[in-house]
Amino acid sequence: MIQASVPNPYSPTPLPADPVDRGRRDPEETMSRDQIESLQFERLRWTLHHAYENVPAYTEHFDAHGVHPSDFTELADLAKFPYTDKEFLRKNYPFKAFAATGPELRRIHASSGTTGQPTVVGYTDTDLDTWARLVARCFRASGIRPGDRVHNAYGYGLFTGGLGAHYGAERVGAAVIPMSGGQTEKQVQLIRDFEPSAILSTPTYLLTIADGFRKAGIGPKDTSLKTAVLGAEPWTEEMRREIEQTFGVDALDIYGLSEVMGPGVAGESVETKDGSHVWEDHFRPEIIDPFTDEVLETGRPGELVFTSLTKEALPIIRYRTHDLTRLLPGSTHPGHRRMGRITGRSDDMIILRGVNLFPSQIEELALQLPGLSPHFTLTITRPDRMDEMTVTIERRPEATMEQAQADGQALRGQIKTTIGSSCTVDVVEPDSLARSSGKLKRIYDERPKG
Ligand code: DLL
Repeated sequence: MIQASVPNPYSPTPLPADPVDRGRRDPEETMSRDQIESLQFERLRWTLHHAYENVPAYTEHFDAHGVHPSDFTELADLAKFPYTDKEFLRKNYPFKAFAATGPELRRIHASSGTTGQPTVVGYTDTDLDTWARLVARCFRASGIRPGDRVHNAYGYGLFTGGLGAHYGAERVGAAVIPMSGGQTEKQVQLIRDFEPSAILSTPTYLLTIADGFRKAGIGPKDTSLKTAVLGAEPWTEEMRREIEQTFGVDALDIYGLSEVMGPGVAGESVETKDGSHVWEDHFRPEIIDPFTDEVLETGRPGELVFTSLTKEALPIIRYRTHDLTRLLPGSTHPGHRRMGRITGRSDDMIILRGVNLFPSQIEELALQLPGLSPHFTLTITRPDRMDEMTVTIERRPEATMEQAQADGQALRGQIKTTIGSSCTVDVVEPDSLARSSGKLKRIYDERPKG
């Protein structure tokens, strides 16, 4: 049994026996802001004690910063506690940041990241239950209902996307098709044969599936799909429009990260399509200035930081996500704040001759030009002493090369005027760039290292 000197205030409500009832909102979804904040206070108090008393890495971390869980007397006191980041988890690889390694530990996932050593995360039974509930909450908000059939194209395995989405779909009362990522021809066949009403995928892999339909001589609009719940990589409103028009679906955002739980930390409502609500009964989000580390008020853009409120196996305190966005007041779930779109990750930011630039800005501009497709890469080189960027982008099959090249020049001009960077735009034939089967790599940095 995991114990801390303050009692754990979280006790999950039992599941409804009738699967049809799983289509109802959780009581916490309708709480007011005041109710959420008093819940957050109680749960944070427990989390800080739990982390300090059960994870030596946190004991050391708090001691080194001269803070103790008893210093937490109101919500604003969270700012007294030190940040954590990927480095904190790497240093404590594999299990030294865990509060549970014995029989309470039920599942381990890992995210590979870009730098070799994976980040390892763990779950108790209660953590897995919470995860399924919150993913189910996202799917319900997206319009998925008991009795729906859901095609899950997120990768299964150590990645949290596949299994996280899987248990959430079962929890909402749907039937899951556990397809995983890749094998695009098979995806097309199963979507035709099993007639799912919803698909779960990364936005760029859904574009690959759309190509697969076209190659099979089927219009992507002529499928049973009505809803697409997309996440795991940044995407723009222009991409939403592209996907909705291609498949004739409602495309909704789902956000999450392994260290904080996996998919389902935040989800978007089909009625409003106005950004993902962070489930604030389980996570306390903050936005900070990534350079000064100062906490910013709701509405200001900066780096997203999360503290878990109920997690047992891997409590996470003030975890710096590197994701850049802002918090907005709740809409369909007034007690929970929404996130704006993730504009990029601070570690994905291209600094081109002093100008900061994200791939999502290029996506936004390119998709406003009729001859250009959403398939593009950014290559950074240093031929001389100056950095140069080439946008390599496929023309749309229905546009001529001449039209697409004119749009390519227009794109170059817009990148210059709206972002402030000079670059080269190279328009290429459809299907010449590598396709994603999960998270797409858009940036190729070919500058000499060191
Ligand atoms: O990508 C969890 C997930 C799976 C979320 C499936 C949604 C759907 P990680 O592999 O740990 O976990 O990667 C987390 O992916 O910090 C963001 O940079 C990015 N990301 C996730 N969701 C979104 C989103 C999963 N909706 C990292 N929009 C995060 C933009 C996203 N970026």
